[in-house]
Amino acid sequence: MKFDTLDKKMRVYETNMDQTVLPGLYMIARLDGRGFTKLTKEQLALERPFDERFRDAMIDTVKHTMDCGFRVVYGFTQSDEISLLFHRLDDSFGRKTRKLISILSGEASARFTLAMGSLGVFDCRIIPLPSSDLVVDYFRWRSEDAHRNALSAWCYWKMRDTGASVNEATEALKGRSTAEKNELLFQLGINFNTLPAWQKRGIGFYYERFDKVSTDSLKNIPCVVSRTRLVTDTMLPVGANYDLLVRSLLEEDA
Ligand SMILES: Nc1nc2c(ncn2[C@@H]2O[C@H](COP(=O)(O)OP(=O)(O)O)[C@@H](O)[C@H]2O)c(=O)[nH]1
Ligand SMILES: [Mg+2]
Repeated sequence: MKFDTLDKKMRVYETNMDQTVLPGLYMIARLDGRGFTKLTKEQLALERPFDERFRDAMIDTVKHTMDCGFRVVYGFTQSDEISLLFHRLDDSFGRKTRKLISILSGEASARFTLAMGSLGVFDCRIIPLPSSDLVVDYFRWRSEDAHRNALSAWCYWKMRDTGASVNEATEALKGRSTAEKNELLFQLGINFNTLPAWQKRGIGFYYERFDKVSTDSLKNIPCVVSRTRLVTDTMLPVGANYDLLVRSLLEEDA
């Protein structure tokens, strides 16, 4: 068989599973560490429930995934997960989901492994969203998930520190309301309100404009130029103020 004929014949099979995200839809990628419960508990000697070296490895990983060829307007991380909001007009790889998923999970896994010095693998899913309201809701959802997880994790590990077994700590938290968990933690000596914001709300990454004093090379006089820089926000706002932040990034994106 001629190569061209063989090529045409085989391409049909190769491209059969290609799926694309429709133009105009917002696109979010969420990466999640694979088996990180085992990794964080058994393989790495991490601080519990939050570890700064792990946090910094996640920060490196987000920055890397925001700088590996896609137009990402907002990055967010909490626990072992990362969400990336693409520019609405991003057309990288023709918006083919399997390209996006495989590249992002590969890039994130490689970067995290280098940062942590231990093998860490991420899965990835693409979430297409038809409206800006849903994008705002998505990030509010992840923010509230961070908040709930932080409260439960602090309760769990404080109980373990004071001698409770895995079962006892798990059972003690079952069916407890947020207010009850806050109270329980308070009894164990920790005021949840005073814990670092990054633990309760996650960390956001977005670009901001700033003016830089430079020199006009033609006239050789000082001038001001507009530049953008990536902000790592460890004090993200909550609730309606967080919605406003996400919405402002979408407006920039328009
Ligand atoms: N010790 C420690 N564990 C962490 C930290 N951040 C995330 N984890 C753990 O990572 C795991 C992430 O949860 P999940 O994705 O649901 O579990 P997985 O399926 O095993 O990856 C949880 O068990 C968290 O306790 C950290 O800073 N310190
Ligand atoms: Mg995970």
